[in-house]
Amino acid sequence: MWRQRGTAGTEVLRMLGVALSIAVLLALAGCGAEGTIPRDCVASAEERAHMLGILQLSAMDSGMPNPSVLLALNLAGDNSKAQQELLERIKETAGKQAEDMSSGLVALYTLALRSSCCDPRHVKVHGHSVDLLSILQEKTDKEVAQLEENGIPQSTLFSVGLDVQALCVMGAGGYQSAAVILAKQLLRPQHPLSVDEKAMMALALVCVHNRTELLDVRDLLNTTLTKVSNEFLNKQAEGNGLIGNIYSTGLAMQLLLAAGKFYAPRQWNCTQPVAAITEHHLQQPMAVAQALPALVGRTYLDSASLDCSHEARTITNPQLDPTPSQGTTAQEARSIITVNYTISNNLRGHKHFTYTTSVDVPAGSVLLAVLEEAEKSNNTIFSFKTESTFWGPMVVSIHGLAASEADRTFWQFFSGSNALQEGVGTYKPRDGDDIWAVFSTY
Ligand code: B12
Ligand SMILES: *[C@@H]1O[C@H](CO)[C@@H](O)[C@H](O)[C@H]1NC(C)=O
Ligand SMILES: *[C@@H]1O[C@H](CO)[C@@H](O)[C@H](O)[C@H]1NC(C)=O
Ligand SMILES: *[C@@H]1O[C@H](CO)[C@@H](O)[C@H](O)[C@H]1NC(C)=O
Ligand SMILES: *[C@@H]1O[C@H](CO)[C@@H](O)[C@H](O)[C@H]1NC(C)=O
Ligand SMILES: *[C@@H]1O[C@H](CO)[C@@H](O)[C@H](O)[C@H]1NC(C)=O
Repeated sequence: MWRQRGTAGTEVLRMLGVALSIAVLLALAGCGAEGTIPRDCVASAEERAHMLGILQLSAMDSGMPNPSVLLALNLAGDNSKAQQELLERIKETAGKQAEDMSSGLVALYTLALRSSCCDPRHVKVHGHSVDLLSILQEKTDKEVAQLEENGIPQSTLFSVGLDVQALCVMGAGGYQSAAVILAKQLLRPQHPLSVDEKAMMALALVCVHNRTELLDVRDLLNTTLTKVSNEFLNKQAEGNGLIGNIYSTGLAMQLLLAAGKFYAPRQWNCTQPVAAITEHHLQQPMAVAQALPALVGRTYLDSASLDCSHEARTITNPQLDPTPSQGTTAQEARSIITVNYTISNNLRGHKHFTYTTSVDVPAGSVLLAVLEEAEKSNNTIFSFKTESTFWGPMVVSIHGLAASEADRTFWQFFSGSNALQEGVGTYKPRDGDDIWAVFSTY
């Protein structure tokens, strides 16, 4: 379907069925990925171009600019118009709103700007300059204080992992105690940790291990990284290439890319995880943004060592319309499916309730359509609210009962007894599906 790279480094890709042609200058050699990264670990040029197309389209969205998308574009060497526009909006938003963001979001902004070769210490907007790094330091201190006091962070351990990555990559101070807490949580978790959390926490520790001079800290991080990376290798073997689920595998790969010396002499064969992600054809920009760095052999820790000179960058033409290939077929659209929908709360301190209904929606609908139909049928019982996030709509309240970050409660979704691996804007129920929304704690 596509031609090999020519001597000029330009190749023309034609995607199956889609009138999509992208001129890509594959500058992987110029980015230093070749030689160090086994070739099997880098996804095919076709898949990389497809993923870049999704990110570039999302970069041109008018919503909140997504720093994970900019970071992924930069790590993949993209220098498109979409990338440059997103960078401008990221700078602008950082300058105006950083104080109101969660620590993890500030960390992502920091990594995104640094990977664009902008200095996060001096983000210039409308004549004044904002120091993102000192904002990040303050927010990280608050996370650490909460962790020391209650054993849980202000936001999420995933965010604290990002905080330490950003501070460490920038060579700023103020992350040592956070790193020690993360290591202890990885060795003796208070709650079971997801692969996503472990990956982002451990990746931070790889950076800290290289930077710290305290021998006891190095030993602690060494022990932790050996444990986590070996666990990931075992999971990959048990999961036919998946480490956790399809959405966590790319993040886990970032850790395995960065932590090689902690599982040596054991070898990592990355053929299977690359194939698993490639075959899945991720569609959500956020999912693509988290997966792509590993598929070009990079990690978030490479943010500070990218060559930003124009020549080093991939030149990508503006994207045409990469129509999602997983759309509803005409056949599906005509048929109707029935879905059971139950909402339930049994948490202490709130009124207990359980209500069930059965709704009809067109086949191929996302779960959100089921919630809307249920609400239409009885808007006192099945009322709900969503908030938009980079992963799509998040259900934040049902039947007047709202999730709370302070109480660490949320609406958790199940199909039968299996927790959903996607949100209501992405998950497509099947006929006879038995969906539960259960008020839960995390
Ligand atoms: C922590 C976390 C949560 C926490 C968020 C706590 C909080 N208030 O901070 C809780 C436990 C609430 C949660 C819930 C869910 N989560 Co979650 N979550 C994560 C995790 C591990 C880290 C997110 C984070 O801290 N990011 C860092 C900060 C800086 O970024 P942020 O943009 O501010 O993060 C916000 C969003 O990520 C949002 N969020 C978290 N999870 C989800 C899921 C969906 C579908 C949406 C729309 C938003 C959302 O909450 C974060 C904090 O405000 C990610 C892992 C990952 N790979 O990203 C999974 C992840 C995003 N979650 C996932 C899922 C599936 C869910 C649930 C649908 C699970 C379920 N069966 O109910 C629910 C959401 C249901 C609903 N009500 O709509 C998937 C999403 C996959 C996808 N393709 O959509 C991920 C990728 C995990 C995975 N590998 O499967 N999650
Ligand atoms: C280790 O840290 C030094 C600075 O102390 C840095 O120059 C180097 O790039 C780091 N190495 C890795 C592999 O991160
Ligand atoms: C980790 O510790 C082991 C045992 O002390 C040591 O052999 C190994 O070299 C250390 N690894 C790194 C990367 O420092
Ligand atoms: C890596 O795994 C793939 C698929 O399981 C296999 O075909 C290949 O031979 C393995 N490569 C090495 C070097 O072991
Ligand atoms: C919704 O359900 C409740 C409880 O079953 C009932 O009292 C109420 O009349 C219903 N409202 C509508 C609009 O059907
Ligand atoms: C749907 O809910 C009804 C009423 O609670 C129940 O009788 C039926 O078995 C459920 N169907 C499925 C597929 O779970």
